[in-house]
Amino acid sequence: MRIDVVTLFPDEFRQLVDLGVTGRAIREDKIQLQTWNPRDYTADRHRSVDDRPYGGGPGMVMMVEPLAETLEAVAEDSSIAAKVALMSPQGKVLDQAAVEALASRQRLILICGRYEGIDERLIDTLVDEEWSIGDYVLSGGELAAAVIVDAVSRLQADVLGDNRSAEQDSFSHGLLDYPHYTRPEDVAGDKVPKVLLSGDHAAIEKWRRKQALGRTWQRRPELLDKMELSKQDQALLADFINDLT
Ligand code: 9D3
Repeated sequence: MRIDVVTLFPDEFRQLVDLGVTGRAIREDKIQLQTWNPRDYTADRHRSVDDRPYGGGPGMVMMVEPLAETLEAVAEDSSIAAKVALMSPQGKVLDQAAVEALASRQRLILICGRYEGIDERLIDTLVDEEWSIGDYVLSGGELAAAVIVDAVSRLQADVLGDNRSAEQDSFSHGLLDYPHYTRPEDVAGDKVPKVLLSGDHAAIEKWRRKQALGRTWQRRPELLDKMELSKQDQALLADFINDLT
């Protein structure tokens, strides 16, 4: 997958290249990540990318021309067609289903806004979709784009050390994760649940499913509302709730 990111702050993407799962995906050429700086596509002496808002008000607005020129260079650099996505608080809120859909594409073009926003005429003419990562205020679109790069990278074939991790992910099956334990068995009297030491794999699976259902019920009940629980899941959840009393 090829990912082109339009940003005034390309350094904010260093971490993705240098570290972790994304770094490995890039080194193994499963992800090609390229940044494009609109400041390099300006015509004036000051290399301006922003200007004052018509109608007044605080802050600055990103100008159409440098962004349009940058997008033209991005388009010319590869023949792979791609939608142009703007990172924006006005966008559709990203979830795992959206990440999976984005990860299935051959190419992503992500625009990061800065300042108060982007001239609406650029959005009207050159942007195909807008994505938010949640209802809180960031200082720009860079971290949001980095979130998308990370989330889609780990879904590319063979990027995960353990291929099962992607499938087993909470959210991939709509539930929160079950609790995890490792050595030692006893931490100041706080013991690992017995079933996990039993070697009874069917019992372990059942316990984990029950914990996942119970924790989702406790912490994110709205996720359960969207699901159709099997008779067995309903029984496991009833069990979990019963254990609380
Ligand atoms: C405080 C400024 N806001 C006025 C009410 C508007 C505003 C402008 C620019 C708010 C945020 C931003 C910068 N944010 C993004 O570019 C952004 C973002 C976000 O802030 N939250 C969640 N997802 C995203 S995607 C891009």
